[in-house]
Amino acid sequence: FLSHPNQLGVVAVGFNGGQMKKGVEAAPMALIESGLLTQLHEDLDYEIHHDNIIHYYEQDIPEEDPDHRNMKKPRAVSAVTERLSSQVYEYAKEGKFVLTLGGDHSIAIGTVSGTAKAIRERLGREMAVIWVDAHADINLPEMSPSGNIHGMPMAFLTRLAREDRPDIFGWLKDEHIVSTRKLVYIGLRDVDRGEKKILREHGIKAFSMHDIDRHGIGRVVEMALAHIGNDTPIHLSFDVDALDPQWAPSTGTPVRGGLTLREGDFICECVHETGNLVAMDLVEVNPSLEAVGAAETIRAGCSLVRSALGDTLV
Ligand code: 4U7
Ligand code: MN
Ligand code: MN
Ligand code: MN
Repeated sequence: FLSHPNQLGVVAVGFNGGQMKKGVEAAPMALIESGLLTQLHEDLDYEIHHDNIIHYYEQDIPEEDPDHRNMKKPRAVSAVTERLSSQVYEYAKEGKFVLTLGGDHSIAIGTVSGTAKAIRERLGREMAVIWVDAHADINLPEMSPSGNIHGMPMAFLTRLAREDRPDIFGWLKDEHIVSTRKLVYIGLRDVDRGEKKILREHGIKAFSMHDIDRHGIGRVVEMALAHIGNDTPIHLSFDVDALDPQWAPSTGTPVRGGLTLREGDFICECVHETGNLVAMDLVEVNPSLEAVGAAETIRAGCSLVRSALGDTLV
């Protein structure tokens, strides 16, 4: 689905406003400084398109941003993701692979909407999303236990949550939206009550850690890809907290009982092998939390990205 499969558009998003902990905005810098883009260029032969800027979107973030429908910092997250959506769209419409380095997971409102729109325009097709995460991130604003928008992106992206105010996600149009039938989760183990109800009522495909324990990661990835179908462009949104804290301790909402790094890499490798991957997000790396484990978390993040971009073991 990519007209330029070896061309990589990179967006570095230093944004933390979808949750309350500082530090996640430093992840893109840390990932890039550890050599990620150089490796993608030198070892995997990608031509990198990057403005060499870590975007903090200061000029887009309003000073006054009171809660709205239980959402914290709604205008900031909306303005940043609106801008990010067009950055991603610009790369994707040229047929480049788009890699976005977050930032907290609220930024997926920008990335997924941008790719979905480009894929519709270029190919006249609906894209699928593989969401690898400990969490489902599909809370409706009113039902969210925290009010943090990084727990809501899939609700807005599927239109289960909707707002018409242009400054609070009203900019999301039909072309940005992803069907609940084209969404697959892998790695879930901390899903809120209301989210479980949504997954059930909308028949959303979800593979929890329980499913992985039962069937093994190989079978689970096979079932996830079978659900999507083998002729569908895929956006992979990878929250590093899908990994067990043993491999990724430096993240805002760690949950025990997660994927091994090897299982995470395996998911990425299999998605790469489909030949259908058009974009990837790597989010929720927070180098300032569990500072002792920051280097390890960054290494894990780099490994996931390399695997999704075609690094093979032999
Ligand atoms: B992440 C939570 F209540 N569900 O909504 C919420 F448990 O992007 C956590 O996956 C969300 O890290 C985690 O606040 C968002 C909570
Ligand atoms: Mn998560
Ligand atoms: Mn997440
Ligand atoms: Mn998290």
